[in-house]
Amino acid sequence: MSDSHLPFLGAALAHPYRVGLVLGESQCRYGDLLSVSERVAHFLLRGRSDLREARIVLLAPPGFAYVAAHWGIWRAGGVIVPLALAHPVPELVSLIEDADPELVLVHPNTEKRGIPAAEACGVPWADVVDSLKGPPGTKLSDLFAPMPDAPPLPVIAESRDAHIIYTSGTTGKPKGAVTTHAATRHQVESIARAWEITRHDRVLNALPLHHVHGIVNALLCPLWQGASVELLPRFDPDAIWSSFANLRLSIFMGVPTMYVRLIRAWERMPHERRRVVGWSAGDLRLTISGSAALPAWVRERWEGITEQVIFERYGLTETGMVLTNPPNGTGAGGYVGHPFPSVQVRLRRDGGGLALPGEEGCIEVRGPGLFREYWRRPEETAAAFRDGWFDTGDRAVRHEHNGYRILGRESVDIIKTGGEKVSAFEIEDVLRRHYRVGDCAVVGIPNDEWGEQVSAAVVITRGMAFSTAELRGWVKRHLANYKAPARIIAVDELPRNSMGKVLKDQVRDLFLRAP
Ligand code: MLC
Ligand code: AMP
Repeated sequence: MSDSHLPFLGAALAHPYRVGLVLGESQCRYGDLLSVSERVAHFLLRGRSDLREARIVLLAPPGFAYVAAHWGIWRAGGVIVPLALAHPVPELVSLIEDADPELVLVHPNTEKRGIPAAEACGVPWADVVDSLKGPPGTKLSDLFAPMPDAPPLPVIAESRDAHIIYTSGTTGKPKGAVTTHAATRHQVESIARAWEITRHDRVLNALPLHHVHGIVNALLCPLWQGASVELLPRFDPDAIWSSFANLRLSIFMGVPTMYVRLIRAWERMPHERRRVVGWSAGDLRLTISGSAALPAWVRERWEGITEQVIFERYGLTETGMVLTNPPNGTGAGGYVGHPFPSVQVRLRRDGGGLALPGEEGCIEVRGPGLFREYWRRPEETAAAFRDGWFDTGDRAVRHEHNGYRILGRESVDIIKTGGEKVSAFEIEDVLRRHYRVGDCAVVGIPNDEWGEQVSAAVVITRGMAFSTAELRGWVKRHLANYKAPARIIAVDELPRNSMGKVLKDQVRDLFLRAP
């Protein structure tokens, strides 16, 4: 196994008998992940010595196959491109075309959309479950056996690309953020140091596995440290409360909407069960929130239920984790704390120069954990940096003791809903293609459960009837369901300035004033 230098394999090689994954009733040891991912690597290599950064799209639900395939892609020298289970075929087609992969790995649960999408792009596909068996002809009974006659796996330089994660931006379609192995290692080491994650931890991961939050923070980081990860196939608040009560978990990471859902599920429980699960959650070592602002009421309610303080951190797909409160719960509510180890952060004042403590500015980030580029978009990559600092587009203020407080985003065209970043332009583009829609403007409206709700003001083509369900259905046919506007109102015309630009603040006001 000449790829044994890959740092993420270190703990697995050192502790092959430790449990790496917990999946419902079954457990999977690190040794199993090593042998099966080696088979995946040989399946992908098909006799070649190195995938040489060929992209492999992975469309699989959280589970053993996902993790084994992820490790296998890296061990074969490939770049993993994890895509969302929520994408309908047209969106998958556009992402696969952009990633230009050599193979799409589908799963029995995703093949209905994954196969037509791969075929529409003319890209070969394979079943991820078949890839676990290794080269064709391997017997299922040999799945976990060593491969003594297999050729060595490639040696992979840390400067090579590791993954492409798609993220929405202020312009049109999502962009692929390319991150190297070295940057990924820095992200993982930084999180592990800040939160003191060790092999004694057991992390509950109910996050989608196509974002840094689910992949890097809640999966790679604990596995890198030799900890165990309980993977849930999807977010289910009742299953999570049961896991708190039945398993000896130490860490839970979620987006604010997940905490809202957990609180609502707790409120529906019989009185006795409430106490049991509430105490169990209180026994966690760390309860972490990120990807969107944590409302004060959620933090307070959670503390009331569990006697456990949720601590908040801040990050981005392009940068990995940037700011964190101390894990001992002493951070102040509403603040995201101080930079992670090896991450540099500064606030750029609007007129130029750096903001002083107490002054508002735009967050800029630098450090070894940053992404390398937007995939095949040199101009957008260049525009994202200023003097080597990445411009996050988020506004904040810094206070000496509590650190940074996020104030919002520079662009009204980026919406965060349920922790998912969506671009207003992308949704407007789809809505405008509907024959009933003359024009439209999409905005994010504050919402207790989702943080922001995607909302659209539409100018309906003269004389046509208007149906919210029809327009939502139209968007869902083209884009992930969380991009479908939750609220749609018809307007005679959109508010515009003298240059003809839509005034999004006024569009927002239309919703805030509407009953
Ligand atoms: C689902 N719905 C949403 C939605 N997700 N509406 C708004 N925003 C969303 N995000 C709608 C669906 O269309 C559906 O409506 C209804 O809500 C229920 O759908 P669901 O599929 O049952 O929802 P659920 O599975 O419960 O999803 C909610 C969720 C999910 C919170 C679990 O959104 C989620 O996993 N969010 C996490 C995203 C994440 O990991 N972000 C990290 C980005 S990385 P209908 O009408 O269709 O029935 C990053 C960097 C960092 O940000 O700092 O971490
Ligand atoms: P993404 O591109 O999906 O990685 O989303 C990154 C964005 O999520 C950031 O630019 C912020 O706008 C937002 N974000 C992440 N963490 C937090 C947080 N703790 N508070 C407020 N916003 C956050």
